[in-house]
Amino acid sequence: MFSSLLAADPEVHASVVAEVTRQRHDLELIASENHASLAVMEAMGSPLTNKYAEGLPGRRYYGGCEHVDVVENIARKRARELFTVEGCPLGVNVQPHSGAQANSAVFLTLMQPGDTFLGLDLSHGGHLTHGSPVNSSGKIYQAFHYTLREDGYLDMDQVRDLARKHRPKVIVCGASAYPRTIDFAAFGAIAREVDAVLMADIAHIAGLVAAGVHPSPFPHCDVVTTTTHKTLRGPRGGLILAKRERIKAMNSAVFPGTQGGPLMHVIAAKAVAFGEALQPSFRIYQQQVLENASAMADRLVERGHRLVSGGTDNHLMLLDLSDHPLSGKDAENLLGSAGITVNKNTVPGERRSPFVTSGVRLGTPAMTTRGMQRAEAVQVADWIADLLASPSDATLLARVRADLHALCGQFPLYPELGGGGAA
Ligand code: DSN
Repeated sequence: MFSSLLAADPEVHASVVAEVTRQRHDLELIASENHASLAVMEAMGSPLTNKYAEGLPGRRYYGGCEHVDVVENIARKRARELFTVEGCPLGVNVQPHSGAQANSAVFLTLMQPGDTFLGLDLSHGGHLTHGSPVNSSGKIYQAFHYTLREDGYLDMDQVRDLARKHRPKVIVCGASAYPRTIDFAAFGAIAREVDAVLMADIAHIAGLVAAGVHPSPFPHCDVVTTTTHKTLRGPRGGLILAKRERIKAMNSAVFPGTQGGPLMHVIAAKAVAFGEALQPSFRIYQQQVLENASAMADRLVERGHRLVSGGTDNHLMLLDLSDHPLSGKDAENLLGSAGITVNKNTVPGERRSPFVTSGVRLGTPAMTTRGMQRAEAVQVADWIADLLASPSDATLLARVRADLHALCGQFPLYPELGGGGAA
């Protein structure tokens, strides 16, 4: 596998192969990760990486852009097709290098330094770029945060009260760890009442939205940002969608506002991924993501575990270990040693430090890409519950690890790459 890399640089090659092997053998339950197709990865690994193309198609600052112009236009057209709702024409910018870059470009167009905005608190499922004091969004602008209710759902009364009190320029909705449907219409009504611009960061749920299994942020939101590599299953990158009249300002904020040359190889991979997401099979995939998450959540609850909000409507769930002897960090390590990759996560009312946490975030996009269904989701939930109940049982750990590897072998990942079998 990767013979040119092997010949040129055996040291890097060894680590790349080890990572492919890890992905094949282990089960990825990190809710923000997925397994992109070989076609997406081929586009990403293509010589388009060599090309400078600052500007937009037809209006570049460099010569020789005729082919990358075609690629970027395909990506833009497909993104528009994926996310447009009737009566709400959209503009898109496919150049942001990441979701964080997309968010900072959007903020640059919508606010002046010191302006006020609202976002979801990080420890309640928000994102660093939604106004955390350690991120530029929290340093340049004045951020106020809404939180979840005790039952784990968004508190729209609190959002309205904060909006009336602070009169923010921008209201940000969207989350990194929220297991329930986001009511974009309710956010829209509040934004209109206080004359704020409504921005949604749909990085986690973009694939669900594109497939029509989560309500669209349009027409309620003015601007939407996302990553392209989570449920959308494309290359690592960002994307901005905006009501058409706003896109010109967004384009300038991406380049020259916050970025230099776009990554044309990644834009080609985005085009491929958007093409995949337009296929009927993508909707079936996303429905299965939801079914697997719901089966896993139900089983964990049956096994006596508490989930934030009691369950899930989307691709992820948050295991609440506040009253469990194991912390989120302990659980991440324990499950990781069995080959189940997860991330520790803060929970509402967190009593432990953010490096330790009382929660574990679990998501089904990657396991569903491998072809796993409800039965496997229930089996994995049982393994998680067994391990958390007996964390010191070495025999159990060895058995789960062996059974998990056998299961992953039945759902091979990237078999076309060869190099040591599927699992
Ligand atoms: N780090 C991503 C996540 O895991 O949700 C968000 O950017």
